[in-house]
Amino acid sequence: MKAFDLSLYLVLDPDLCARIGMVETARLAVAGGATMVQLRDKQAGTARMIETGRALKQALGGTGARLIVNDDVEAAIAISADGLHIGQEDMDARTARGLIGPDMILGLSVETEALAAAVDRDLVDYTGVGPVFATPTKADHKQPIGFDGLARLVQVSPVPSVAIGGLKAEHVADVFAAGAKGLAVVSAVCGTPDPAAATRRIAAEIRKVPA
Ligand code: TZP
Ligand code: MG
Repeated sequence: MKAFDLSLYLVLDPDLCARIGMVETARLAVAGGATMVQLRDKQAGTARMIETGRALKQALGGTGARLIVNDDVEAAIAISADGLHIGQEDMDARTARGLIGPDMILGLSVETEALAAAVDRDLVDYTGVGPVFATPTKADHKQPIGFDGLARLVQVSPVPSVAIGGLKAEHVADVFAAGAKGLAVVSAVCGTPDPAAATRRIAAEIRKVPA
């Protein structure tokens, strides 16, 4: 089943999660209301991605939260992840879709209106749009787009979008007002003393968004 809920999308970071680890952070965040979890570890090779991915899959089993693997198509397939997320500098969407098959969720990062408009809805299931704000979490991020840029990119994206980049509970209303279906967060949850409570605060704001 390809149904997914982008509303509270946790992107893991091994450094920011170092205190309790990515798996425990994900477990707590999902308990707090995270709907999707992305394993993103730029330093790990495929073997470590598979190892962590398997542990995450076990930890999230039965919760309904979707597990997405960043970049590493081999790891995504090996652990039968719910999905794969790629950036513009990774393989192209057609190649990725060919490798993962029709049933896995495919997410694609888009940073400009032209890239968002060029997305093929037959290949890609959601777009990750940003960065909304500058963020130290991703050293090489592109030019921040703000909420105005977010609204423009969301509007031309032929598939649902999740916003990313410097987002916290206080931004939830603006994210949804711009038309995004959710927010992806790293530092707002990872690395906080209480990832479950941090996620619950964001989830509470999402519940206030008019349907
Ligand atoms: N892509 C664009 S910004 C970003 C990624 C992975 C990092 C977002 O991290 P944070 O801590 O939520 O600002
Ligand atoms: Mg990438």
